[in-house]
Amino acid sequence: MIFSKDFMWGGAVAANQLEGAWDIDGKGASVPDMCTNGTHTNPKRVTTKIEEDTLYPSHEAIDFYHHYEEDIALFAEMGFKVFRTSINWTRIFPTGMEEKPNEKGLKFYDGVFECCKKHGIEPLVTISHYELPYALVEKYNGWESRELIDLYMKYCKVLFERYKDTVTYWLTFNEINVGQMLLGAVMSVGTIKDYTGSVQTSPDKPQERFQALHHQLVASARAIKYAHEKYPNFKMGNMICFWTYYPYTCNPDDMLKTQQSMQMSNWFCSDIQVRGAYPSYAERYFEENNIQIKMEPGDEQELKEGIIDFYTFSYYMSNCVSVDPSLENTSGNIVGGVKNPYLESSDWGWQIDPKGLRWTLNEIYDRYQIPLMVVENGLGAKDVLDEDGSIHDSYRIDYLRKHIEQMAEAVKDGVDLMGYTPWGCIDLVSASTGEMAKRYGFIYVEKYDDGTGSLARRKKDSFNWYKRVITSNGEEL
Ligand code: BGP
Repeated sequence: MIFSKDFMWGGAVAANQLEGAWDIDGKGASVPDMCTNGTHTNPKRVTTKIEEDTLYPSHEAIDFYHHYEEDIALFAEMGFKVFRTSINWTRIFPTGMEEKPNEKGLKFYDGVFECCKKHGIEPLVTISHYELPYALVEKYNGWESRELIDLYMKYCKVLFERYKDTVTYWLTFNEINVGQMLLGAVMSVGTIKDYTGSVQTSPDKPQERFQALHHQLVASARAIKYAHEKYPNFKMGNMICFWTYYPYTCNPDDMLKTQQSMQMSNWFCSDIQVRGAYPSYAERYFEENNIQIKMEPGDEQELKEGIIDFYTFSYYMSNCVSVDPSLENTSGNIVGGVKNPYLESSDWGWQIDPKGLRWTLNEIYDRYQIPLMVVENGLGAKDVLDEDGSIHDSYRIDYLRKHIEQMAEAVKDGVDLMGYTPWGCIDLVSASTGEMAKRYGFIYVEKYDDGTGSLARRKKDSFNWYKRVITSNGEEL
């Protein structure tokens, strides 16, 4: 056996992308609830008010809110050991600022986690997955304000106490390093007060984003320290959007540029979350980019004390880096890069690179030597529903098979890999484009980009394939 006998096979989703029920049972609006649908070429928009006659895909999504028992039963049928989901902050605190949590929201997650447990599935909970209460954008310009650290802590304390008997594994922030990217202003740190328009072209204010990111890093550390002291059985993890970068050529300038991209895009946040301090290379970057992080006395100490137990990340594709501006670019998750002539791409231009996953796992493990988990990976593709109700997604099986093969290689290389939760185990709304057409699931959901669809669930070919993978603990691919 290559994978350990308690290897955590499962799947991953995020509340805002599948729950729907956006204003039911006391829930408030979060940033994604203010985002319209879009496509790869026509970006989704964020609005300051809900516009009439406009489709907001998170409002119904796939209505997991009312289908979760059926959906979790299907995950159990595939043999899931773990289910990664997030908690919609605005179900618990509708504006983020209430004194008391919303009992109906808490009850909903009681139901979800108990249902997981009934099926022998371990929940892996992301506390904040691109689901900032919109009221905090309006009042504070999101995470730019330090106030959010306390509001986040209040939210964490409620979750930890309420779910301490059902949830052991927690991730403090989804893809925390996205906060420093332009798209992260909308998706992650919410520094978009009064902004209406394309999610890709909000005003570019790196100073604001890095300050906001600092607040998230302190909040993450504080929550981890608190959890470690009060709930010693909890396992606290981070979550990084990993952009695997290759130098386009062996030109030393390409090498250096790649190293710098790796440092600031990939390692910056996790160096803080694993080693407990800002890395030395950041100083020069901040100086050259005119960024000044305001720290309060005690921040450095908190970062030191709130370090993670395990490292998790998303991996979808790789890109190249070059100093030559004439080279062709391609897109990727959140950010793109230079096209690699050796790789093929998905319909959305993300370059498919299974061996990049082995390389990445080795790089991360060499650096930190703590347990790792791949908590997102997968192929967003257009699926065809045949007349007889079947969906033949051999392309998805092929993608996942090759990535699992490379995870096995990494384990043989000595990497301590805890588990694998491919993204969007059931079809859901795309985070970057707001589409339903970009599907990742083993389970097809009859829901379409014009907002129509019966919401019926159907097993794709990949459903039975993944079930076999889990039953054989990754031996039968
Ligand atoms: C990650 C996010 C997810 C997600 C996934 C796929 O960045 O954590 O929320 O959706 O990417 O991206 P997309 O939905 O844009 O295809």
